[in-house]
Amino acid sequence: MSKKTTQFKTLLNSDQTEFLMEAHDGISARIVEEAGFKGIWGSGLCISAAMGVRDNNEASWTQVLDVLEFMSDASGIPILLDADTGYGNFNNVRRLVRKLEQRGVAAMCIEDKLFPKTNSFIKGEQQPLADVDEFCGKIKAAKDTQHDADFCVVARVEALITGQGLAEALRRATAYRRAGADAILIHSKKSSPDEILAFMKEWRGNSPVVIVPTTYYTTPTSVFSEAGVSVIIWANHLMRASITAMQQAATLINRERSLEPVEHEIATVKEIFRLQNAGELDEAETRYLPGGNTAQGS
Ligand code: SPV
Ligand code: MG
Repeated sequence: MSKKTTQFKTLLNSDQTEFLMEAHDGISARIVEEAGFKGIWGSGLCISAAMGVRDNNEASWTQVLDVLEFMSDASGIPILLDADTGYGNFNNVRRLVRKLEQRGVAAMCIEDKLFPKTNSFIKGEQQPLADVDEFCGKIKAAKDTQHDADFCVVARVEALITGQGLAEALRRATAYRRAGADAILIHSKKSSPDEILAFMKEWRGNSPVVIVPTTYYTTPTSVFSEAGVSVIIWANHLMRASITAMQQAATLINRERSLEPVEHEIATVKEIFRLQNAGELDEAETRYLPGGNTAQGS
C-alpha cells in the first residue's frame, strides 16, 4: 500500500475525475472510506459545526489538528485538509505543514482570504481577498517546508465568490500555480456552473483543478469531467445528513417519551462497535492478555 500522500497526488493527477467526501471526525472519516471514496475533504465548515462553533476560525488550529489526527487514524485513505487561510502568515503555514505531515494528513488547501476567515456563502462579495504576492509567499513557504515530496498544496481562488470576475480569478490562479501550488481550487456560489466552465476553458489544463459544487449541484458530474476537472468535493453532505437524522430522532424521542419509534430506524449499538473496530481489540486480547480473552482490564 502506497503512502497517503502518494495516493492523493496520484488522485489529483489521474486522467479521470475523482471525488472527495467531507468528514469531520473519526467516525465520519471511516464511513467515507467504507462508502468507497478514495479521499476525504476535512471540511473547515463541518469540523467547526461538529464542535458547535462558527466557520470563522473560532476553533483554534491545534483543535482542528487534533480532530484531523483522529480522522487520519480512523481511515486508510488520504485527507485533504481545508486549512482556511493557513491560520496566519507564511510562518504559521510552515508550522502547519510540519504538523500535518507528522499526523499523516496527505494534503492541505489554503484560500486567498484574510484571517479570521468567514465561510464563502456568508456575505461573499464583502470579503477582502489576500494580496497575491503575500499569498504566493504562503504557497512557497509550504512547498519549501514539506519533507515528503508528495505532500500536496491546493491553492483556493475566491475571486469568483467576491464577484471580481474571471480575469481576476485567472490572474490569481496563474500566480498561485507559478508559486508552486499542486492544484487550483476554483470556488463559486452560483447555482449555474457557467463561471466554473468558463474558467476551465481559459485554464486549459495548466494544472489540476478542484471544484466544490455545493450550489451548482444539479449539473451532472459528467459535464465537469468533460471540462477537465480533476477533483470534485462533496463538501458538507455528511454533516447535513447527520443534522437531519439527529433532529428527527431527538424530536421524536422527546415527543413520544419512548425509543420505540426510532429503534429500527437508527444504527444499532453493534454497528457503533464495528465502526470502532472493537473486533480487533477482542482478537488482540487473546494474544496479549494472560489467560486470553477475558474481557477484563489489568
Ligand atoms: C468547507 O467545507 O469548509 C469549505 C467549502 O471551505 S465552503 O463551505 O463552500 O466554503
Ligand atoms: Mg472551509
